[in-house]
Formats: sequence, structure tokens, C-alpha cells
Amino acid sequence: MNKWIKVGFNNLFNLSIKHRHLSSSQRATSSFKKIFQILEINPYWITGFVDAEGCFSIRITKSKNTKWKVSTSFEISLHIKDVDILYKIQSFFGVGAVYLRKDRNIAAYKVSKLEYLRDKIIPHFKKYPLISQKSIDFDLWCKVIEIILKKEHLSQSGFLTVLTYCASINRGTSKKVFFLYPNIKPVIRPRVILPLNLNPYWVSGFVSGDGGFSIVIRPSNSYKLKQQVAFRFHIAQHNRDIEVLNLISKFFNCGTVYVRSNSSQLCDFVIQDTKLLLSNILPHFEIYPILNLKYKDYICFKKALEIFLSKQHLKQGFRYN
Ligand SMILES: [Ca+2]
Repeated sequence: MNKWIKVGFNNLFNLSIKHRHLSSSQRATSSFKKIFQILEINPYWITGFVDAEGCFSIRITKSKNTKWKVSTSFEISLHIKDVDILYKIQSFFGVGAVYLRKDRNIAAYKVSKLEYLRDKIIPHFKKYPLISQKSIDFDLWCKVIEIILKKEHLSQSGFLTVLTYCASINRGTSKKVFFLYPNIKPVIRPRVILPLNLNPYWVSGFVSGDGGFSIVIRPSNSYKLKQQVAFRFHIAQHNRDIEVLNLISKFFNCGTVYVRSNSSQLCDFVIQDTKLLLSNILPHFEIYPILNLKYKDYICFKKALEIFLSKQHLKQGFRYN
């Protein structure tokens, strides 16, 4: 952790730029920043974003002369360019800190103090529950925190119980721990019980994390300009969360969920039909906005789609600022 730089909660955005000097996407970003500054994030948005990007972590460490140490934390790591949303989340919870690791272009929001996890983080996710496989990680992680709060992890049997939970969360136990405790059996992960319907703020939080708006220009002989524009709204997940993508498809009342044919264990929710993008997708994000850097992608995507549907892009030399 020594390469991380802790940074204070500073001015989120500099609003001194004059509006008229900006291009349309810059104007959109600038007005968004103003809204963003005064905006209170909906708690379901936070949960959706954490379902996509958060991590409930348990670390088992040992230095030469000391006993095993169990430490827990709640973390969200993003590209450093997306740091503003981390400050916003920090101010939402009122605890924890934002760290920058400039050599790796990573920014992270981290809460590790046990009292903060118990009093702020856990109550939030009990009230506004996670719905992906991360909800199971959260439940197991809470059990470990209960054990630590009762100091039971200091006994051999309590420590071994912690290892059984740890083996079942995220990527499992580290090689070092597994080598010393090869007989540890991971606790069985309970099945995820999905809600019948999704909260719209949860959807926008989740898309802000794991969704994408892309425009692809590819060669095509069927068009005069020998080029074709394709629009794509997509969310990729591990196969174990395919049911979450099916629920999102049901929520938007369109789109297709595919399992990738390669060995990546990933599945995708995709919408490419421009009319459906306009009728079912964009109106949602106008009311329940994307709140991180992806908002810029969304604005460009929306503008390009409007141009496409008005057929202005078919004129050679057409340029939109
Ligand atoms: Ca994710």
C-alpha cells in the first residue's frame, strides 16, 4: 500500500470555464458537472455501482515474527480519470479515504476501520441490497467481521473458521495460506435470490460501472461512403451472473444475452437496434443518469445516434462539434 497516495476531499470540479468556448460534448460535461456537484446520489445507485465495481476484501497476512493477522476492507478501484465519483461516494458514506496510485493509473476508495464497516458500510448494504454474486461475498464477509468483532479470530478454531469463509470469497485464499492450511474447505456459497424487478437507480449505477456505449465505424460496400456506423449498448459479466443480465434485459424490455463461445467464462447483454436504443435505452438514462466518466460516452453516443437517425451522417464532409 506504500505506493498509494492519500488525497483529501477537494473541489470536485473546476467550473471556471466559459460555456461559449466549449464544444457540445464539453458543454454537456460542464453542465453535468454543475448538476453533479449539488446532486445527492441515490443509495440504490451506489449499490448498483458496487455490484459492478466494489470489493469486500479479507486479507490474511503474516510477518516473520508475528501471528496471523486478519484484516477486512470495503474497496472500489477505478481508473484514475474516474476519481471524482470516488470522492462523491466517500462523501455519501462519510467515512474512508480515496487513494491514488499514479504509477498504475488507479484510484481507490477504501474503508478498513472496523467500526466504520460495522456502522456505515454494512447497514447501507443491508438496507439497499446487492443482487449479483457480490451479495454472497458481502454476506460471507459480514460473518467474518462478526467473528473479528467478537475477537473469536484470535483463537485457533475461530481463525480456521475465518479461512473457510475467506476461501469462498472473491478469488479464494492466497497460495501462501493454502500451502499452510491445505485442508481448509470453503463454505458452500448460498444461491443468489434475485429480486423480481430492478430498481432504476440500481440499473444506472450498475451500467456506470460495467456497461458501455460504443460506436463502431466499419467498411461496407452497401453505402455510398463505403462506411457503416453501428451503435452498441452492452454489459459484460462473468457467466455466474448471467441471471442479472437476463433481469436487465427484462427491465429494458429488449436486448439479447449471449454466452461467449470462447473460454473466457463471460456473457454479454447487447442492444444494437438503433430504434430500440432510442426508445428503450436513452430515455432511462435521461431520468436516472450515469454519474461517472462514462457520462461523456453516453452524451457522445446520444448525439451520434440522433445524427444517424436524422441521416445527416450520409452527407460527405459532415462534421459535428
Ligand atoms: Ca464488474
